[in-house]
Amino acid sequence: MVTWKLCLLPLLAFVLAAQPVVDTTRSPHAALRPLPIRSVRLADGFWSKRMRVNAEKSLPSLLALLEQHGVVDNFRRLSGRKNVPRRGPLYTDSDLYKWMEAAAFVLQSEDRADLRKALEKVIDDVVAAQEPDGYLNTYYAAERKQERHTNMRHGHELYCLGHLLQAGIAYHRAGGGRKLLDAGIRMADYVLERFGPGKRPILEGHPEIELALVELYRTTGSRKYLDFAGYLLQGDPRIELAPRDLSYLFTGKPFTSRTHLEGHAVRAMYAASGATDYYMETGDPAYRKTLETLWRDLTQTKMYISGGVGSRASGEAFGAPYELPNETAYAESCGAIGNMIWNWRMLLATGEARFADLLEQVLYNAVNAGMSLSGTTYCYRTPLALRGDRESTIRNPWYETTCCPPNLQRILASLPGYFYSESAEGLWVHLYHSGRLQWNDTVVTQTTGYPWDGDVELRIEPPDRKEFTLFVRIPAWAGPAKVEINKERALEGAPGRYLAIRRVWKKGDRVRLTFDMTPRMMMANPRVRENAGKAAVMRGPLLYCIEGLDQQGVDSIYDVTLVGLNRFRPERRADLLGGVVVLKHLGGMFVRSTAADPLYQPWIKRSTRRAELTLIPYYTFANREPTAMQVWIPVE
Ligand code: FUB
Ligand code: ZN
Repeated sequence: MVTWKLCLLPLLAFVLAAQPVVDTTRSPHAALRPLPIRSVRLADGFWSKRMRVNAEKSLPSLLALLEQHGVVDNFRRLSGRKNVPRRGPLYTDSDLYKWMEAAAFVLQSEDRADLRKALEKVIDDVVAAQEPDGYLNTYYAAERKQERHTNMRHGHELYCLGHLLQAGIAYHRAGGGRKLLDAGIRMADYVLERFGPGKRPILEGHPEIELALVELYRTTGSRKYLDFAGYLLQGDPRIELAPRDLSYLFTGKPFTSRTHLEGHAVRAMYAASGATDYYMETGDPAYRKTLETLWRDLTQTKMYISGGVGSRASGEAFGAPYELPNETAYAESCGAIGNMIWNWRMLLATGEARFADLLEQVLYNAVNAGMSLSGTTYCYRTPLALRGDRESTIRNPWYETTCCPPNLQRILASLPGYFYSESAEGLWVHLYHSGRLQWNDTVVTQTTGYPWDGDVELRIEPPDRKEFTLFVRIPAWAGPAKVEINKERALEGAPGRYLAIRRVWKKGDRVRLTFDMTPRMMMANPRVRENAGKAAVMRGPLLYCIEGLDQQGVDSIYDVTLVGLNRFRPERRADLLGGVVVLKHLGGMFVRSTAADPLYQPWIKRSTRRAELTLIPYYTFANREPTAMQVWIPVE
């Protein structure tokens, strides 16, 4: 009997491992079901390089820093394994949990014995700190036990729990067992037993836990977690908050009464993500309507072209509509991540390409910029212009609030899970990268140099003939795309849509997509005052910028201009910034009227001379010595 059970264990572990980032398999109001992370193997290319650095450099170096800053010791002191004071801000537990989730995602793709061992050790330290009643939070323990649930606005107790649950679910799905997941469930049950309708009121303060609770519902089937997510999203009327708090925290008032994005950007993005999860389970039309309203507010008035969100440093908050300053942009990496994971959920809920387009935009640009090419330093802020003075370091290995580094790590580690999904009709291709997908009994092989070039080939290999629809995303930026099936049938894919190709597929069928990669000059709405008279340049999904270092004979990048429309020459540079395509442009440079150009002078028409400019992908900015950078460049 025992032997029989033992034989099944590896199989069980594999089945558990066959799980996606967000499991909408049984969600009644989701249009799409994501595919397991493990089913996608990215071949050599743009993202696999970043993912390797993430697994081999970023995760180990950040764990060392979490150790060095006492974040793991905060748990060990509670179990008596270390006699040290608690260190760090009240939310440091969540930073470790995010690291753990990232490690678990890596393990969903591949087994790395060293990483598994490190994760198991941390899990052991975390779980040993849990109190018998289930309470687990290192800040509100020991000498601060009396402060539990007293700081609902800023206490982050439920925020930390959300990240604990997500880490536990991810490791469970990696075949790592239930130890961490059960610890999360014990703490969740501790909360649910004491708080909620008919019990004591509670406020989450920092949205995050809703996402985790809905995923916990999907994992356990226990409806109480979904209901509690709904309770938190709608706010408890017994808790009175000042209007300022209601706006800033983006929680506490009914989510479905929201009309615009405001306050702390990360909180707002996480709340919207959790609300989308909630919608996929309940189908509540009020949620759908609010989500659409907020999405329009974001994309029409409050988002940077990089996909970054939250323009104000003060309160890490959204600004007024069109308030999108470049140099002082806050655009926290976590905000970009929030934007990405929200759009992923909107895509799953609806199957609409506009959400995949935005997911791609924020992933390749704002999110991607967040981690250095070396994988060991991170941006907290991702501005769209930098003065580049020697003292300013926009990328650092560690922050006192180190929320962004492990957040970036968990996105990179889970990336294969975002490429495809399925529906009753067939297979959906959202993102492009060489690699192999095992979709049930069918293998799909993608071959492409994307995002550097726009040709993609999909080879479809069912074991036998199989009828299904292949939905391929035609990015909005690409314009009408050429789609060829087996070099016989040519179709035109409409931009910003999925092209649905229904047929009986047979082994070796090939679909070729050709996206127009001509660089595009983009303009902002004139109400974005900082960008008046300026253009940003994009090629494919990538946003470009200029850095001082690359411009020959240019004193200041603020003196340069773009000349003529769309005249950019792509040039492959294997030697630069890990291998990129730069854009060459014969632009202009203001000629100074006198040696010392005055600050103000009577109006003149400035003369310019020609200057060859080199633009680099935005995500690579500040990866060399300090230098000035800007995305939006004046147009002559
Ligand atoms: O509050 C904890 C983290 O710090 C948030 O998620 C970030 O936005 C930053 O405020
Ligand atoms: Zn952050």
